[in-house]
Amino acid sequence: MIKPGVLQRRLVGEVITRIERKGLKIQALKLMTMTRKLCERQYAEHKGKAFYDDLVNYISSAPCITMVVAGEEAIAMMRKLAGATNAAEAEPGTIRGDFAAVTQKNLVHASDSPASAAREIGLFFGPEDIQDWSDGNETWVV
Ligand code: 3AN
Repeated sequence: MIKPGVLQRRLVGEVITRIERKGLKIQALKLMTMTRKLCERQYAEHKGKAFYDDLVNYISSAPCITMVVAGEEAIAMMRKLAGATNAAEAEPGTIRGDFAAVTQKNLVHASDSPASAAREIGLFFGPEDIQDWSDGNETWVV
């Protein structure tokens, strides 16, 4: 998920380019402003934490881009491309390391396990929204 502000900062292409350049496959993509209710479901695991209310307010404040990204080890790769959660610890060369000045506005969210990916994809997409496609690059890229 590309968080609020990235669209306004004109960094959407920058983020998506990094995903494509890695050879991962975008199978669904949607521009949407999340309702508070949807944000609360997305971030249910953080309910009760000090940053939770601010997080829900922020995520529901402006458009996000949600995506399904596929590939071998896609979860590990997306988290590596994103960089550390904490903006101060995110390495240069990662999305957060290059563009995030504060942790809350760390540009992207990436699912951290197959179970959370399945749950989160289900919040935003139905099976009909997910396109499996082939470019022939299986031979040359993976
Ligand atoms: P990640 O997105 O790297 O999996 P999570 O799931 O621990 O990290 O946190 C979800 C989101 O909550 C983060 N992307 C960030 O926006 C916000 N967040 C996490 N920890 C903090 C914190 N200590 N202060 C402010 N916001 C935070």
